Amino acid sequence: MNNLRIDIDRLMRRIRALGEIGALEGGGVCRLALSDEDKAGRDLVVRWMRELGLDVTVDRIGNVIGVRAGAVQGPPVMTGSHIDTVATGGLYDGNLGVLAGLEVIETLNEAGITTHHPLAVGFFTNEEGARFAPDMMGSGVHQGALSLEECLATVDSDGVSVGEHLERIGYAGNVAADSVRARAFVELHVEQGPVLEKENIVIGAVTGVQGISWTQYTVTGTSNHAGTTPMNLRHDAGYVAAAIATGARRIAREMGGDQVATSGVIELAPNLVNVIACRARVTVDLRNTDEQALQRAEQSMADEVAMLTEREGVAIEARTLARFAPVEFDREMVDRVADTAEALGHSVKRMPSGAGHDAQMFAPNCPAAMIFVPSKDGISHNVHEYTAPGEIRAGADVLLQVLLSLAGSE
Ligand code: HGY
Ligand code: MN
Ligand code: MN
Repeated sequence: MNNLRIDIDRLMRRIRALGEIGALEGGGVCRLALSDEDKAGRDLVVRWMRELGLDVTVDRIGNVIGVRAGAVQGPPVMTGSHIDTVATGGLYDGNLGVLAGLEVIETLNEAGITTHHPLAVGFFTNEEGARFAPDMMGSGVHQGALSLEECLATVDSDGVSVGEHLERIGYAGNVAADSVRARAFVELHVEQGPVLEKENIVIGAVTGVQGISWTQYTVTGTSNHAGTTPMNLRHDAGYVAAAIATGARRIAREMGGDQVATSGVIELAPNLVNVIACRARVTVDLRNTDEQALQRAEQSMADEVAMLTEREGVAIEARTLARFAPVEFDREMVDRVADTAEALGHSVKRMPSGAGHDAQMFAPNCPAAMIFVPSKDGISHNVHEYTAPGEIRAGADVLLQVLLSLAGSE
């Protein structure tokens, strides 16, 4: 093992500087995909990429990839993640993977090391899916899992499309989304869960990503007076939205195992205390590590919705917002992450990812892997998201060595 190590102070400076963009009062970050804040974050990271001598391309879905030449031409060994955040995001979700990639580049530049194969660092458009569904949009298009045209046409709640927003922020690239193929892909990311911290382990060698199923239900009932309408004559969209949310939770509880269910959006109209709601929008996020179990959860949800439609005399329209099957990472790559962590003297655990990540889009097409570092109190998608600098240094050093081992050095 060489004695190359990243500069944690420099990496923390970049993490904090990027975190200033979209900073929320009291901490945390809001840089929703394709917002002005996202543009400002993109501009900063592109400046850093150029200062590091990377050859930067922007593709048609707005993915940005900086390539560092190797001794030979050909597909680069790639790392990266995302810099868009949820509305109550932290400093590390996604950002860590991109900035640790830049730190690896700067460490190699300082050491005057030329790798055999090229290296690349990327950030992918709209990984979060919080504003435009589905999540992993940019990496999904990059890897052929999602249609460029459909994604460009996806609109936000104002009816403005991804394509129009990319033009507006100056990131409607002219390069085909599949122009920079990866020889391998490795992503460093915070765990966003409680496992590593609870077991006092520093590095997660991620074995795979669980399946994701997002559905938006639009319920149409009948507005009526909250006081005069007998209970048996109601077509209450508000009640049905709540029943969908509690039904999802009951299904997850009854299934047990890895099944999780979340209703993160519930909107009612006219949303007034004394009016029976005529319309509701409610989302259900179902996830499971097992595809058959996830399909059973989806079927149970569909049965629940059919029952409610009948019993409550409402109309319910279901729209799939995202659907990704579980992904297993290449066993040799998982072992490479684990062995590298151990060689650096870090504790390591093989574990699945509960969250979706850009790396899962690469897994069907090239050797892919992820490196996790702990999340304090297991929280994320929360302004208090935190990972200690010592843990970040460990993760970035593992990333440096794994990338070097994959790219080879002259
Ligand atoms: O939803 C997810 O798992 C990811 O944060 N986009
Ligand atoms: Mn993320
Ligand atoms: Mn996230």
